[in-house]
Amino acid sequence: TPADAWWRSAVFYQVYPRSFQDSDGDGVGDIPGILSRLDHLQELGVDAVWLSPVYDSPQDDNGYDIRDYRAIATEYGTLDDLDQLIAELHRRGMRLIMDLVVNHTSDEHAWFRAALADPDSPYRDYYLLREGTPDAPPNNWTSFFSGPAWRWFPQEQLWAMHLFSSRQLDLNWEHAPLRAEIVDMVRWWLERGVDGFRLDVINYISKPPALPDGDATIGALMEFTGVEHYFAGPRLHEHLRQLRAEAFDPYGAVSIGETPGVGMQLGRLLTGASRGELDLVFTFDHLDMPGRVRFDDYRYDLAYLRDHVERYERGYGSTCWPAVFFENHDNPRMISKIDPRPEHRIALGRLLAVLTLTLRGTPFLYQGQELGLVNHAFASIDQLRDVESLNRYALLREAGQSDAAALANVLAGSRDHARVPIPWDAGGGFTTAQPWLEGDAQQEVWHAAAQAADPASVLSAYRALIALRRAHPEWVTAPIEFGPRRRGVWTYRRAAADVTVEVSINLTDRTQRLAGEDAGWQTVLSSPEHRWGRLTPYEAVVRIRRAQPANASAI
Ligand code: TEU
Repeated sequence: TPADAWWRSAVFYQVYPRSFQDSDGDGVGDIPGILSRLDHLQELGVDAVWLSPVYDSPQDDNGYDIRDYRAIATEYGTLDDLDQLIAELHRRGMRLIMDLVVNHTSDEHAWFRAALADPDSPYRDYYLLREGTPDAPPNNWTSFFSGPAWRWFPQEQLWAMHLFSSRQLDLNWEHAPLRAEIVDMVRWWLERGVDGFRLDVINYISKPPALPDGDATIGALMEFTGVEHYFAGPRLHEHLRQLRAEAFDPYGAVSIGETPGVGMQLGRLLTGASRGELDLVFTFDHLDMPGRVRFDDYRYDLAYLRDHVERYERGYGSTCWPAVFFENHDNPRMISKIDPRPEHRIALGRLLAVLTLTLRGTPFLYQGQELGLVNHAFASIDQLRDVESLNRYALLREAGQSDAAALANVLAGSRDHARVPIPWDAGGGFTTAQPWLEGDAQQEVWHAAAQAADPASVLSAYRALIALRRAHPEWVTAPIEFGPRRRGVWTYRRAAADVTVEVSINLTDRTQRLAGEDAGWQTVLSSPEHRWGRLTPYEAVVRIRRAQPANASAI
């Protein structure tokens, strides 16, 4: 992991293909649609695109259930379209990473069909299958999408493990031929020119072969029984090293692990420069406050985020490089979590832009974040599409909750909030048909076209900050120095030899005083009503000072 690796200073942008741009009028986004929107990404200034799954899939979990790793879903386009996307991104100086979903496959994958069809099939060992009786699953593990982590196949008298939906069956990573298939497949994509992968729930791949019962009190907070056995399973590090040595390293490909629940210390083991495992990991501890889970309805306190980041910076170590992100396709919009009042929307959009692009680490923007999108006011369960939301709603109803109570619980955390199609212009612009997931009327005034023309928009803030990174690349990899702690205000600096960037953030909805000298500093970003000496609610001010030695104590 060289200190000057391209991905350390790159800005990544996640495209969720289903909701980005429809080109053929079927209400579903597709690859030609993405190709038609590359100007948006280039004007924003991003360096790399992370594309959520576009592989052939029955779409039980929007493509995270893969039927064929080497084919593209027909509703998203063809392999030619994907080759064109790689070529066109490269032509524009951008890179492409794809989503590698290898903890599980679809129940329609040829391996799984073969495994079920024949007791002597070599593919039986590719999955976690157990013989038994319909009344007793092999252990007490639960699925992340409600209910037991086991599906019963009556004809074959077999149980199959699924940590996610009942149509996503877990692969058996203890079986060497399965690992060899994965290596082959990754190399096949890297040969096509892909620059790396985001590895879906990659820390879950290794399970103890005896599959022992979980301790129900450990997973209790979110009802995830069994998690202690697989969130860092017995051979996790070994499997990652094999994958890296045999597939990623020969191509110099970047590997970014999606690793829920690993925390700081395991994150260091997974990404330490000498470990040969992963380049970056997504940890999720900062997305919800301690003791809270995604489906709780509460206000996220930005003071917690400051504590979290400062603690990570003290403990993560200088050879480990963080991934900085606040949104993805699995979480509600961050602005809504912090403060849903419309009058704070632009300020919070700008604040998240500043944090994402100035904290130490590699930034990942999620589509629509650059427009300051917020949660959608879904009115009924019929409007939701996500398997996690629908399963959860059904379970709460079975448990006796009213429709209103179950809906409220699901809406607090539903992944569909972030999957609403992108509002490109006053007419919507995503599709000419009925979109697969309903769009948002209130976003008519928030569309990309209007924001592109408005220097005070959230989009303009993202553009300005990415431009600042490009203009002065040195500060982007510099250490971070925190100012003295003050209630409600967060200040930090990124000091390089010839430029220092200083960030001041109001963590509250009240005006705050701000001390410090003005001379020699140039303001790059603030609210339009900015006056030095005070911060308006949720205001984030970015200033730079050129050609002066770093002076950490003067903040
Ligand atoms: O997500 C894994 C994941 O851990 C969350 O989506 C999970 O539901 C949550 O952490 C529980 O609190 C990845 C993908 O990003 C997601 O879209 C897929 O549904 C999932 O894996 C299965 O492939």
